[in-house]
Amino acid sequence: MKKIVNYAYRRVPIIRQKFKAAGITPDSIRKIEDVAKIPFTTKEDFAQGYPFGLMAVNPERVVRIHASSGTTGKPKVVYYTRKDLETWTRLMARLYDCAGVTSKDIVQNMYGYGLFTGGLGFHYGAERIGAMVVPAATGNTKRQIMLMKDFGTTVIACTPSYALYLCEAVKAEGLDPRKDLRIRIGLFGAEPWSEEARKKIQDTFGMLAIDCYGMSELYGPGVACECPEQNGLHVWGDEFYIETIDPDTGEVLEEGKEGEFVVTMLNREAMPILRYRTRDLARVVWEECECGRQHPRIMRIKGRSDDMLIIGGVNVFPSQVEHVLMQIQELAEFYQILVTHDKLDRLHVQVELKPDIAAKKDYDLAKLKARVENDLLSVLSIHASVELMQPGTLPRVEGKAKHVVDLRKKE
Ligand code: DLL
Repeated sequence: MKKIVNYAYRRVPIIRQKFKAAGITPDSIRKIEDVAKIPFTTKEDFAQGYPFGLMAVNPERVVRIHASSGTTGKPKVVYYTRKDLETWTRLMARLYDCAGVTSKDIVQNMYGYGLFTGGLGFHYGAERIGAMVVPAATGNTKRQIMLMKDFGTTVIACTPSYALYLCEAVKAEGLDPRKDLRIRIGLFGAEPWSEEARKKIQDTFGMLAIDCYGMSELYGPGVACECPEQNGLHVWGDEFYIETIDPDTGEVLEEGKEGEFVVTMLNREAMPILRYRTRDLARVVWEECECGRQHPRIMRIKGRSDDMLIIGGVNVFPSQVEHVLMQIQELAEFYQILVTHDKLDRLHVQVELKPDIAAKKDYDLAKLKARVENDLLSVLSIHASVELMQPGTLPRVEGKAKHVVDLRKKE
């Protein structure tokens, strides 16, 4: 910690200014409790430093950049030296190992290759453990399914929303996902997903669906992942020093309390990051896992503090809506949340029917709609109008799902 604090202070003017404003120097950080004095790094710092202002090394030493969407329309740009790529690859190899993937596996990587960190991150990690990598990237679902079948893919990596889409797409190709495919593990992340979604994916393919968490600012994927116990995500504590804070006051919370997840990267060369406010909400547990790993665990990330919708003063997380919908047998897993404002804020949920329900002539849809509205009301404490949609009418995605359309901002 002392080493990285010194390094960041000496090399990054934006960080030095923050220390000055807080009235501290690296010498003020003597014991672990002093970490709380270190100023946070925020998403806004990425906007201020765009594109290369957070670089701590001579640009000649940077061998790759990635980027993700930022708060101001400009992307957040992240940079890597050769050593950073090596560390990231090692963490990704650990992720595969933790999930139970070995050199015998055939890994079909359906994350986007490019500025997004998912594609190359999962690619190099799989090569490092010696698996056979199929760099399929996103798109062309029919071809993806053909490759899975012909190559005998045993591991898939993609967003959970794409995996949900694959559940129906594989069947539409006339295949039985359990008999005709050999997929045994799925590595899913880049967006929040529910236990119900996990169950659906696992049951359809007969695979273990593993939750993987990361973000571009922290290398990319490979910050944390589940083991087969599926009981929290192991954060690689030797690379990432983690805290949870009260998002309003910035106070460090005690163990086990849910708060904003804050991360310090202990070894980053091109872009040292101290106390990064991720905006993700997490709960940290330090007990040893059944699998024997002693790394701290975060319980599944339910959402971001800035994903929260405020509807007429009531806080609503999209994950709560998903949770309700996924428990209703008659509904498919495709939904969209629309928020409008017409004198009052209004919440509208569109959800597709399962094909067998939609095909039934005399099915009482009015009754089903009332039941969904009622279930939503009991969980959200506000009324949401529900629209039951025909199968295949809502948009399908290959990358991260956009479940919320907030039309209030445009009015
Ligand atoms: O999504 C990196 C990644 C790629 C992670 C592939 C996992 C798999 P960004 O595009 O920068 O990076 O988005 C990071 O996505 O702050 C979370 O809000 C969200 N997120 C990522 N993984 C999970 C997860 C990649 N497992 C942002 N559960 C993060 C919930 C997740 N949210």
